[in-house]
Amino acid sequence: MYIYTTMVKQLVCGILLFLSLMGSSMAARAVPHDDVLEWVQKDSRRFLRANIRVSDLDRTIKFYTELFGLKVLSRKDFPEEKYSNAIVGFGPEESHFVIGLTCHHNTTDKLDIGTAFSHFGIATQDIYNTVEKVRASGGVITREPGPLVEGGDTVYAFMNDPDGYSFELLQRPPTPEPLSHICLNVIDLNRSIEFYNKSLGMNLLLKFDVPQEQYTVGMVGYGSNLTQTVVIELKYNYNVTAYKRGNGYAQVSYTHAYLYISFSQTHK
Ligand SMILES: *[C@@H]1O[C@H](CO)[C@@H](O)[C@H](O)[C@H]1NC(C)=O
Ligand SMILES: *[C@@H]1O[C@H](CO)[C@@H](O)[C@H](O)[C@H]1NC(C)=O
Ligand SMILES: *[C@@H]1O[C@H](CO)[C@@H](O)[C@H](O)[C@H]1NC(C)=O
Ligand SMILES: *[C@@H]1O[C@H](CO)[C@@H](O)[C@H](O)[C@H]1NC(C)=O
Ligand SMILES: CC(=O)N[C@H]1CO[C@H](CO)[C@@H](O)[C@@H]1O
Repeated sequence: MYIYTTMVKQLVCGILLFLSLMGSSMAARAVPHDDVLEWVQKDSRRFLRANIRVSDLDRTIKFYTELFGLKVLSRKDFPEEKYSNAIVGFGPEESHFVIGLTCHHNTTDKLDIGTAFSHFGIATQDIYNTVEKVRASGGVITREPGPLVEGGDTVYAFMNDPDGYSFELLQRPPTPEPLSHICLNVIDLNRSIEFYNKSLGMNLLLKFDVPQEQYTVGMVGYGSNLTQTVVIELKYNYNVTAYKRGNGYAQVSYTHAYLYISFSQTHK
């Protein structure tokens, strides 16, 4: 339940925010000073990267590139430090939200995804075909493609990658940013929405309740149109009061010239 800040190496401005536990204590602790709020509104912001740990880098890269169409943007091996990392995305880091993959060599520390991270969302034009490709490659389909309700207009499916990270595929027209969202489980939706709004300047783009599946969702992001920008989906599952962080999901970074400062100020 901490917020850490650090400079993103490649960017002059940016933050790394540990989204480990999206619980209410974090939201409560992170309400910034008023002057910070003003800074937050001043320049353009976007999502940079979500970092995750994987147990077999080659296997994950093969899965993401061949099945989801992500591209490898960089890859580095650090044999001395015993780890490798790669960055995958649908376009260059300078303009796209990307996923950072880190793999520790010979580790006895088993990857544990935890339960606070829910899933990544990817927009695709042919969800049925992609789902069949994933199935044929031994991927686990956790929800078959279809709308939420009979006749609903958003067709989606869920599947797991080889480490068990969940991906939601959404049937959508072509978009420059197919890596459309990242979903985190929260225990107090209103306070989380307030946190993203006040501390990171995001807007609440959509909020809806699905009583038949016992959850409420809030979509927050920059910009105003959910389908045109990367969003964080905050998901409140009825009656769930705690999530486990695990050691797999690391952090999400956002660009903002002043966020580094604002988070330094709020991190006591
Ligand atoms: C670590 O794993 C690599 C690849 O599996 C292997 O070549 C190397 O010998 C291992 N190193 C140690 C210290 O176990
Ligand atoms: C969350 O906020 C909405 C208004 O935005 C309100 O209607 C609702 O009662 C709040 N929920 C809780 C659990 O406080
Ligand atoms: C969030 O913050 C912006 C200002 O940055 C504001 O315009 C907006 O109404 C706020 N609330 C929501 C729920 O998005
Ligand atoms: C978002 O953008 C899409 C594509 O331009 C458009 O079809 C849709 O109506 C927009 N949604 C809203 C809520 O503005
Ligand atoms: C068993 C239990 O506590 N059920 C509750 C789960 O949450 C819903 C919605 O908040 C309540 O209506 C149930 O009573």
